[in-house]
Amino acid sequence: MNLKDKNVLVVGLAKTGVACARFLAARGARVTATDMRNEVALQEQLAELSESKVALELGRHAESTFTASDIIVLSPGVPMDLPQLSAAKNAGVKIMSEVELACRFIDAPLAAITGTNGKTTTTTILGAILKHEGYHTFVGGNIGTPLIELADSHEIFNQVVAEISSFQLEWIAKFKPTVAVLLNLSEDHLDRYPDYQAYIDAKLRIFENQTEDDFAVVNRDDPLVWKYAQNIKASLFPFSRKMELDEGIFCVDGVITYRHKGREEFFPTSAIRLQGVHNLENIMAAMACALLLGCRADETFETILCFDALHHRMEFVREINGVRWFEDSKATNVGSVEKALESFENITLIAGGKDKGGSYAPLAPLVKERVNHLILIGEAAGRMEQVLGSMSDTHRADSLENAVKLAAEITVNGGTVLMSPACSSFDMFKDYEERAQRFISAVKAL
Ligand code: UMA
Ligand code: ADP
Repeated sequence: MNLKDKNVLVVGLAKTGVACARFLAARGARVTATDMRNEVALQEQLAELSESKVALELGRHAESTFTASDIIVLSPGVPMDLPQLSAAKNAGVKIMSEVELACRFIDAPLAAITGTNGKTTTTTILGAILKHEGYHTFVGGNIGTPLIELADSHEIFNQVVAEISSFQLEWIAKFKPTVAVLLNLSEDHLDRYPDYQAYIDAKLRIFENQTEDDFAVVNRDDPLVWKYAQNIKASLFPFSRKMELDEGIFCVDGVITYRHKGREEFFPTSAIRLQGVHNLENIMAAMACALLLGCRADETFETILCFDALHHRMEFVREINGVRWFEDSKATNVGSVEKALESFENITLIAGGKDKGGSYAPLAPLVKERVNHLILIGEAAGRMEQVLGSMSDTHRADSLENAVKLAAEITVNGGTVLMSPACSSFDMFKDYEERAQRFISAVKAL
C-alpha cells in the first residue's frame, strides 16, 4: 500500500491515533489528526507526536476535512454513525480501521481472537505458547498495543497474535487472519450498536476474508456461534467441553483431546492451574491455534500448565472471618458475570456501574439460585434492581467502599463476596483497573 503524499486523516488521538499518525507520517503520507478533545486534554498525546509532521484539528471534526482526504483511518472508539463519515463515504474517500491499515504491512501468520468474553485471556495464553516455542511473537490489538505498532517497529516477527474487538472489525476490507477465533457471543456494547444483531454482524467479519486454507476456531457449545459458523469459508476447527468431536479439540472426563486429520494428542487437565470452566474454553481455543500453527504438543502444554489467572478476572483477594473475597472488575457484561456466578455459591454480589444498554434478565436464574445478597452501585443500579431486585436480598450503596463495608456486615461465615459488575466502570472510575484497585484497597482495609 503506497502512502507517499496521500492525504490521510487519523480520527481519534489516543493510543491508536498517535500510533497511526506516527506510522503514516514516517511513510511519507500528509497526515492530519482530528479529535473532539482539545489541546489541553491531549497534552500527553501531542508530546508523543512532537517528532512527526502531523497537522491537527482539535476540539471538532470538520466535515470538509473528512471529505478532502484520500484515506481516513479510524480509532476503535469512533462510532460508525458519525455523520462526517457518511459524507466522506459519499465523496469516495477510503475509510479503514487501524487493524485494516496494519494488516497491509504484516507478513507473518496472524492469529486473531474475538468473542464477547475471554479475548484477553486467550490472546495472552496463545502469545505465551508461541514465545515459549521460540517464535518472535507480537501480541497486540484490543489488548492494549495497537497492531500498527508492529508495522512501525521495523522488527521481523514470525507470529502475530491479535485480540480483536467488534469495533476494530467495523471498517475492514482485506483483514485476513490465518487462524481466527470466535470464543462466544452474548449481549454487549448496546450503547454503541443499534441492536444485538449489529454487534454480532461486526464480530463475524473476522472470518469475512478467510479462505479454506485458513482456520476458524469456534465454540461448538455456544449455539449462536455454531449457527453462524456454518457460513464460514475457512476450515472449521471447533472446541467443546461438552462433546467428543471427529475434528477439533474437546475435553471429556478430564482429558483434552486434539484431533486433526487423523492426528491425536491427549492432555490431562488435573494439573492445570487456571480455574473455571470458561478458562478451559480459553485454553482449548489457544491450544487449537498453537497446534494448527505448528507448535509442538508437549511445549504447548508446558505453557498451559504454568499459566495463572490474569489480574482482575475472578481474582482472589483475601479471606476474612471465613468469608472469601473475589475481584472480577473485568466482568463488564452479563456473559462474564454468568460464568463468575456459576463458579461460587452463597454469594454476596456487588454489581452495577455504567449501563451498556443490554438486558440483565439472563442473570436472574443464577442470582436466585446462588446470590444471598445483592449490592448495587452506579448508574445501572436502578435498571438492575428492576430485573434482579426480587431474586435476593437487595441493597443499594452510594460508593464502592460503602458496598464493601455493607458486604462485610451481612455476609456470614462460609460465604463469598464477589465484585462482578456486569457494567463498565466509567460512571465512577477512570477504568476497570481503578475500580479493581479501589475494591482491593477497601477489602484490605477491613
Ligand atoms: N474520539 C473522537 N471522536 C469520536 C470518538 C472518539 O475524537 O467520535 C476520540 C476521543 O476523544 C479520544 C479517542 O478518540 O481521544 C479515543 O479513541 P479510542 O477509544 O479508540 O482509544 P484508544 O486509546 O486508541 O484505544 C483503542 C481501544 N478502545 C476502544 O475500543 C474504545 C482499546 O480498547 C485498545 O486497547 C486500543 O485501541 C489499542 O488497540 C479498550 C476497550 O475498551 C481497552 N475496548 C473495548 C472492550 O474491550 O470492551 C472494545
Ligand atoms: P475480554 O478481553 O474478552 O474482555 P477477559 O479475558 O479479559 O476477556 O475476561 C473478561 C471477563 O470475562 C472476566 O470477568 C473473565 O472472568 C470472564 N471470562 C473470561 N473468559 C471467558 C469465557 N470464555 N466466557 C465467559 N466469560 C469469560
